[in-house]
Amino acid sequence: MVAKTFNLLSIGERGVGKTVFLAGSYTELQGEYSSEHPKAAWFDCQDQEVRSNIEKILFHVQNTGLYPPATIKITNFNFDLKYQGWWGVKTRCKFRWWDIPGEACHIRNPDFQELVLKSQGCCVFISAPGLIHDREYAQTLADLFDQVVAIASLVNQQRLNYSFAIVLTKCDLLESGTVTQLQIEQNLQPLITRLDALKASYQKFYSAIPVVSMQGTSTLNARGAADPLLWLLAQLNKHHHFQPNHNLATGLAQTALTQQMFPSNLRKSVALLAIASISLLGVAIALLFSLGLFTMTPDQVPVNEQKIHF
Ligand SMILES: Nc1nc2c(ncn2[C@@H]2O[C@H](COP(=O)(O)OP(=O)(O)O)[C@@H](O)[C@H]2O)c(=O)[nH]1
Ligand SMILES: [Mg+2]
Repeated sequence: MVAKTFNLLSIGERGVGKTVFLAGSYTELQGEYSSEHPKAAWFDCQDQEVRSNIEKILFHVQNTGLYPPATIKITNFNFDLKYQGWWGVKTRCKFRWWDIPGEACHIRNPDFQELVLKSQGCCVFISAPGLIHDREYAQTLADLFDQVVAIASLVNQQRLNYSFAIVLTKCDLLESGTVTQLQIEQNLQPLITRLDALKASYQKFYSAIPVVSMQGTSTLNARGAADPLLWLLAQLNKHHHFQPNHNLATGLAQTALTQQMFPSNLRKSVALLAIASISLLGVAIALLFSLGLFTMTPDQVPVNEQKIHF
């Protein structure tokens, strides 16, 4: 069976932690399956350029103990999700990741619209420290919430299977505890309420990918980093049987086609004509009854009601 390809959108402003998240997800699941190192699933990247970029990032962290510079970008992150099957390594699905610069994430931008329409899922990145400590972040957040809601409205209109992973980044910079948790929940509420109203499929994830140094080498401590991507892919795989290759673009194209073939005026006329025909048919049947044309002729009278003559 050919593995399906899913297009995933990633939205969130520059510096929110998208590159670190991708490098962390890859690191967490990195490596081939072996009996000493069994894995449920892992990401496999065939693209040489992307692979070398991720390696550059990991090398940089290892040598400097610092996060990668913003100059190392991963714009097209094409990966296969592999797993160990009964008879060898299998590909569960493929995914294309589109990392869009924050400033381009405007629903009125035609390039952004096109990407949105071709995608099946979306990772929404929100800085957790920004969400609860930074007043200036409020406007950025309001814009981001609008973009997410705009996508969710289209999804709802088209009744598509589309999922949102809401990733709260840099959670390791926050004090752990219920107060922090409550503040996060409270500040996310405006988005959650709107997503619930649109019956969107979403899940929140708390991402913490600190750089940790041990015995002179540093690494990205990426425990649980891949959870949002694994969840999104599981959601999409679940629904794939019912809607193969169906995304917002095909859904909208179908609607546009129906509207072209049957413009709304024509659709109204057809409906009126149908109602009128049904009413006429009713009147005709009533008339036939009243004229007695529908009464039974003697040879149609049932046997048990026929009079017996001796
Ligand atoms: N402490 C901490 N800092 C992070 C984390 N993720 C990102 N950062 C910081 O945020 C900066 C920008 O992250 P980056 O992934 O390049 O952002 P992007 O522009 O969205 O790709 C990094 O250089 C780090 O300083 C995290 O999980 N924990
Ligand atoms: Mg980046």
